[in-house]
Amino acid sequence: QHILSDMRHAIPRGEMYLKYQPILDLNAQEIVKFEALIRWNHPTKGAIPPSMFIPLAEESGLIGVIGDFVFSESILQLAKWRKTLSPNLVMSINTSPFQYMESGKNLERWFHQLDQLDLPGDAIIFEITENMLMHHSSNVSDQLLALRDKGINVALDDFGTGYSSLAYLNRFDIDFIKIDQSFIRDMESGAMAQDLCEAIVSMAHKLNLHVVAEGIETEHQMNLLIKYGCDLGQGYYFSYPLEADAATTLLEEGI
Ligand code: G
Ligand code: G
Ligand code: MN
Ligand code: NA
Repeated sequence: QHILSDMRHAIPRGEMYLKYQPILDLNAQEIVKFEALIRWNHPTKGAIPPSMFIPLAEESGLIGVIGDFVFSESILQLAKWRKTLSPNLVMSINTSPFQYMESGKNLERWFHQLDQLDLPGDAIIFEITENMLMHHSSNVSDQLLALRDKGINVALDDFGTGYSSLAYLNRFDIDFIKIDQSFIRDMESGAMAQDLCEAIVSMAHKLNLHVVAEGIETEHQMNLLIKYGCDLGQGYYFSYPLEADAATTLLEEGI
């Protein structure tokens, strides 16, 4: 309850900010995207993880304000990077189902903000979760179409952990799947997990989906994923999520 009332002031007081984690083209070994990840530096409690406050924000309706903050901040940063360092860079933005509820109002505002910064739709990706498709499919599917019209790509986050039905992959227009980090972690020790990841990559490619592997922590994992033909990867092996300045340096100097 305390956290909730504190959260109402967190953005105006400048306590929330974004970190950016690079996503690499695994073959070229180049940064092609960043994922924006929100952080909250509470004045007395210190860092509060999003896994704790995002659910509260969703229940309380504050996710609208927080999601708008994440959107504006991340595309502003993206516009700067595209102008100065990397013209084709893409920003991957986590979204909550609640942000798609108000029959397209949010989308109109976001599209307008993209236009104002001269950013094309394909400069950003919206990450959604399987649960979101499952519980809110009728709301979401119209809006996914509108995103597609604007050129915005959609990635299914945490792939394999939700109540996923493979049917969703066909029913909704999705461009990327992000293999959940738990599968990548298990690859380190088990042949089963390796086979599973290989199978996910080839299935995805058959369905014309690109694949991002999350949570790559070792060279071994990276090499296996490259062997499987996995397109993109992110994880501590390449970089932790970074503050904007450090991410800028990484972009300048290369990974
Ligand atoms: O950054 P970290 O690993 O602590 O993120 C934990 C969880 O919080 C992840 O599931 C991530 O998708 C989610 N998350 C991080 N930033 C955002 C955000 O801006 N919006 C939403 N909805 N979720 C986020
Ligand atoms: O659910 P989502 O995929 O959006 O969550 C992303 C979260 O995963 C971020 O909070 C980020 O801090 C975390 N993360 C990113 N790379 C790694 C990694 O290599 N290992 C672990 N354990 N966590 C990671
Ligand atoms: Mn994500
Ligand atoms: Na994930």
